[in-house]
Amino acid sequence: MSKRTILAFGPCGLAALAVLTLAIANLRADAEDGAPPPGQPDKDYTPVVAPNGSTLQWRMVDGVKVFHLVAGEFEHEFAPGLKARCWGYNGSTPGPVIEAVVGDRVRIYVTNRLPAGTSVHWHGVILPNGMDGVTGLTQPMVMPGETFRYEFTLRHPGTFMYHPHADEMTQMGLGLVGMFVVHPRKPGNPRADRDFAMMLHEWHVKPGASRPNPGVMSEFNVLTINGKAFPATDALVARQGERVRMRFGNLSAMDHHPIHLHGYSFKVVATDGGPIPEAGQWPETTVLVPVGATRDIELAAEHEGDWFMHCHMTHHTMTQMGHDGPNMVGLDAAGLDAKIARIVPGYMTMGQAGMGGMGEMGMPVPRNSIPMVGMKGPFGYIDMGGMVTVFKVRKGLKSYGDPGWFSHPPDSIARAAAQAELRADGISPDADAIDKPKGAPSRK
Ligand SMILES: [Cu+2]
Repeated sequence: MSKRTILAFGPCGLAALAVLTLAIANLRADAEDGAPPPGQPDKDYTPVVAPNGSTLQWRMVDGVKVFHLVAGEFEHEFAPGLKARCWGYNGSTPGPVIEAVVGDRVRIYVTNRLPAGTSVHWHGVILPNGMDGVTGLTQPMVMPGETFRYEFTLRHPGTFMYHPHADEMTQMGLGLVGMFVVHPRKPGNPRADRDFAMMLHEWHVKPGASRPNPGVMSEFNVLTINGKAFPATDALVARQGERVRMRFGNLSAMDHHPIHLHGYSFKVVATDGGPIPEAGQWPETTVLVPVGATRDIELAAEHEGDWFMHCHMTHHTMTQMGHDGPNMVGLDAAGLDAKIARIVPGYMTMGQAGMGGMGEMGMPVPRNSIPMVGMKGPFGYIDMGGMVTVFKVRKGLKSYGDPGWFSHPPDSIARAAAQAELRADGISPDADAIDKPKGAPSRK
């Protein structure tokens, strides 16, 4: 039994409710992320898990599912070290995932606590024109302090989105975005055991600034999954053998995101237009999620490990890196450093071999900024940030809490080659290699 089912009972005895709530608390004690524990699927559908986020609570009133969104401004943390005043719904960006089932009648109240007029458009949902949420065209603006009421019946399954259709550049750029998942009446076959919803987004936060600037065209420097930049993104956890669905939405201003998953080939099974018939699904390792679209992928979690998943646009994994700095790659700065160090003790030119390692060095950075920040991994520093997360697949999980780093089977990790191995295979690094570049780092 799910929390939703209980809400659907409407008024019932307080004592009974308390007992049921306790039972659910016990059932869900291990779940960590809101999904039922491994091996205990809900009856009707597998509830969506929004890593770092939540799903929107609702109440059943006379057969209608009633939701309430409150648009407002709040402080949002992208990752430790970087916060900004953002706009969003119910205190989060993206807003909570709206989750419902085909056939549901939904009534969604939208309260505006912003300093500007707004509206909500239900992207991808087939509905009466007057519920489409376009200010000026299908409804008046929802003015600050007002609450509007939207009501429609959900006729099609899919991964949809919600966002304002009023001053779109500013309002979406500041974080007014959310996902809207409509499950089919009958679960898919095979049914997903894990169902993740992830909104991809881009922001421009000048180092030290306290608000994102929604007016830029190309200088986006904070790239997020559900509002978080790696290493603050929660890992996606699945038990080996489970069927996993991942839903991606993209309401970035200007960029499509090619999301690449390591270790797997998956199928693209749906868009915001609905499910793709099986004959039309094709295998991929990277799914392009265009601006203003959703893509669902599915896979069988057969391969154990910690599998990186990230946007393959390399600039989208480099949080707040200076995009207009000089190109230092290949520069021999030894003589220059010695000269400058006479005036500035300890001076060191950086970037001659690229940007890797800068986050690990913990260079001083402007207040409220996280350029180049990655995280310490089991084998050293992971020098990626931004639109990055880790898909963690483990045998026999009892909980979906983060299981920590993967323990690899013996002899299954890439390592430095031994001299005897090199000889046996006829490899001579010194003779075969091109010149070793000056100043290249060596293993300590
Ligand atoms: Cu990207």
